[in-house]
Amino acid sequence: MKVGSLKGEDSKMYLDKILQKSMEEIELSDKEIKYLLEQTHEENINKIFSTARGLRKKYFGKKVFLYGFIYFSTYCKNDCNFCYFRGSNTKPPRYRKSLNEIITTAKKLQKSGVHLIDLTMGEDSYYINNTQKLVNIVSKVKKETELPIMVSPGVVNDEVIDELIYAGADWYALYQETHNKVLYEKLRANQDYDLRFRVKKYARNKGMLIEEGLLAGVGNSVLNTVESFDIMKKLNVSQIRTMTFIPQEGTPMENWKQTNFLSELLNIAVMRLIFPNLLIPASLDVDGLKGLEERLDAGANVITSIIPPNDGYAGVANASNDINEGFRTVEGIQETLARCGLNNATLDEYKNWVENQKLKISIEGGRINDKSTDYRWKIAGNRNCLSSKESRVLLNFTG
Ligand code: SAM
Ligand code: MD0
Ligand code: SF4
Repeated sequence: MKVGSLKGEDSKMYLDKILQKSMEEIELSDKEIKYLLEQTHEENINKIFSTARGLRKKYFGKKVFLYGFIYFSTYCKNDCNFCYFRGSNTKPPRYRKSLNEIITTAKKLQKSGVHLIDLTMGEDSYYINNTQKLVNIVSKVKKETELPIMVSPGVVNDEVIDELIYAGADWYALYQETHNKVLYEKLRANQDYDLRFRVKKYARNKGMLIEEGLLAGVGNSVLNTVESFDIMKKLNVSQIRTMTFIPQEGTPMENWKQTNFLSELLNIAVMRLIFPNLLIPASLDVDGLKGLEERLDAGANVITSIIPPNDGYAGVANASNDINEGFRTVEGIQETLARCGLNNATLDEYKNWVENQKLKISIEGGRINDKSTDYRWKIAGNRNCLSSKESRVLLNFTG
């Protein structure tokens, strides 16, 4: 059947069939995923969003997770063409926060109720050449907050990954942005694609949870996105994000025409259909508080880029938007959550999710040896995803 030429009732039936398969968690074909991503009619898109919300509910109930964001150094030796903080840009604020400042901010975030601290930096040579200082930040923030930690330091070598794990890092976030190597070269000029990808695999094999990310609106075709989802599945990622590219002053892509947020929203929803039990962020960094509701309505279940006001920290895609207004705070998002019929998960619920996901990754990686005596192995089997019932048993999730 040529699905591209389907019209009227036929096309409606085809979409319904795909969504029914998603609800039953039957793996979708590439052709079906492509069809979902190509939808332009409001009615069809709303159906996809509502199916995504249904799957989110099945696995996570009404609960969302909240991530505090600490961009502790905005210096960068790289020159990504899309990024405001690329080394050669003279426009952005450059700062390197002291250890004490970072700890104070982390504690503030912890008290406000976030479930994780994301420690992010530009590829700052100061830290790349003194990795002990980076490791020390992680271990101090872990000790002072006892929260799960995500690190986003860019590419680091294997020994540093080992040390970051030892210091208490649970997650490694490193986004390829695209899995089309030609496009990658244009976006992350002079950065080795294979190295970036390999270091993620190394961290995952060492037991870290991995977050992969795609930029929307930079030239990824629908087929590229389908392929990216396939690669994410093989990479055994635990969190997947997509953010719309925001053109940045002083960069080579300054005059790039920004797209609307639809392809980001469709990506979020389709990710939820393909990876129903994984974490998918709604980032406050892309369109601030006003863009949160539509991202949650598309099926996201983590709110990222929560930043304390007036501490002098920047965001990435929107370096200052909504920060000092206090909108990117746990308090600031509550009204939106209520409108979406959602609420904050407890810290224990998040910690359980993280610990059980680590267990699941290690089981699927075959690193728990005695499979026959491990009941968790029996229920996980060889599938990519656990069913919602299995997941609830395994994750002890009460939401
Ligand atoms: N320097 C590290 C690195 O590049 O991996 C850590 C920073 S990383 C978390 C910053 C991410 O923000 C990028 O990987 C990209 O996905 C996103 N980003 C950067 N500039 C952006 C822009 N102008 N619009 C949208 N997203 C952007
Ligand atoms: C965010 N600005 O959550 C942050 C950043 C890095 N791990 C995350 C892209 O939107
Ligand atoms: Fe540097 Fe990261 Fe920005 Fe690239 S995305 S210029 S590596 S801060």
